[in-house]
Amino acid sequence: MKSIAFVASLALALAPVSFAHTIFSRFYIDGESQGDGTCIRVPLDTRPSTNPITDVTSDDMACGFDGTHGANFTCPSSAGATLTFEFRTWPDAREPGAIDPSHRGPCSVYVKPVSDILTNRAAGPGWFKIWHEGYDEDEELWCTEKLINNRGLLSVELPSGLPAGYYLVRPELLALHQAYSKGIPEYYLGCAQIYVENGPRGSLNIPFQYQVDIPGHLDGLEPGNNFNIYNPEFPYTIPGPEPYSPRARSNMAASELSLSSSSSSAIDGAIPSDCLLKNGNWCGRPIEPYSDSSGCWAAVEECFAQGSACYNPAPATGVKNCDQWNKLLCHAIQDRCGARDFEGPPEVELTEMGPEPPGHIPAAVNRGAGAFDPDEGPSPGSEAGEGLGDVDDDNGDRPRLAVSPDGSCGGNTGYTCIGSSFGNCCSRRGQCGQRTRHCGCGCQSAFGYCRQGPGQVKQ
Ligand SMILES: [Cu+2]
Repeated sequence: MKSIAFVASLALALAPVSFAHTIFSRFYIDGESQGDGTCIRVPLDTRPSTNPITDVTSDDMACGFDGTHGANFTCPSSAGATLTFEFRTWPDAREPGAIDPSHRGPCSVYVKPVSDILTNRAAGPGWFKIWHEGYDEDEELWCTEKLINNRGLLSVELPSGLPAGYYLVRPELLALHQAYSKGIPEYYLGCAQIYVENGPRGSLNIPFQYQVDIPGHLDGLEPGNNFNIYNPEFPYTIPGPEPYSPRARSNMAASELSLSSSSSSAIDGAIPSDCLLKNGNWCGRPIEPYSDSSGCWAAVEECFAQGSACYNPAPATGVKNCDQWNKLLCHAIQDRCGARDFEGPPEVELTEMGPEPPGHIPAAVNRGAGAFDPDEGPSPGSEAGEGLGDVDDDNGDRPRLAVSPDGSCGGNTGYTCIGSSFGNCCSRRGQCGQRTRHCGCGCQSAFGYCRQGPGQVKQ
């Protein structure tokens, strides 16, 4: 009896924990899957990765558990592309499901421009929200309920006013089932690492009042974090800043759009073109040819060494393709070496495996935000109307400044703060930051944004 009880409790302990929470597991660019966990700062498998973040002041609020560490890969995207985020109850999609129906609340999407996407800690200043939705009183649905209806998929258009460069894109769900009774809001979020390949010339100019620090933008006391969904008093107010969708000038000619000079293989975190097999943010590279016994066994070692890097750390989204690498390639080499066939490596067909999309790719919730078409009107919810573009291209011929790598700016350094992880304003003393001493009196407008009116930051 004892041993049966032991086996039973062991099985329970080994069973993956889910509790029908959720995690951002995969994304699509213009409908094309980028692969499970690829270009996402996915949590490592050392804890229940689908757990909510309940401390709104923790660094985990920026890009989720382990989110201060960059992912190895960055996915290239064209300006104005539609990104579709997939949320799963099971990170490896072993069973279907987006989020438990009891977990009702709003959704938001935030963006942060960064110059050092592979190392940027994500937590800190420079975030802005491009879209959000709370409770739809006409349809009587919370955003999370619409997400469930869309099988966990949420699509947004990248705002057309994002200049070429690197961005963290952060979809967020907020579940309110314990917000009122226990004062515990449950946040589910993650970050995609993308590179916008083209896009308008100029710098990104987000008005000051739309920029937030994450963490720092919430303290947990907001009405929207303590709302009673069981006895609701609408309207519901979504926590965080109002959305802002930077829009390229609608009269901008196509020739004014800057085509990025760097090809997608030159971007930081580009997926290697000779990738034989990909799993999350790992890629298996070709094994060097060999023609003798020692070369053969060295190839076995090399193959398994690559394989173990695939498992360590293993992404929450699973290791199916690590298994495939070891099983189909490494064991094939090993078997041949054992059979004294020392010519190789053998040609083995490796194809990245991943689940089918859980449903149809839904239309973008902010349709029109990514449009460059001069005939298009301003996007719904977009603060900038036609002809009031946010991208300052007046100084298009001004030499491009290097983004500050260390927080210094202006003067001898010549660094600009725009896009740095320290803040977008350059102080009189040549330090990047986001506070009044950086953005206020003495602010150097040639090397960053400066506050002009109350709350306004202009170049
Ligand atoms: Cu939950």
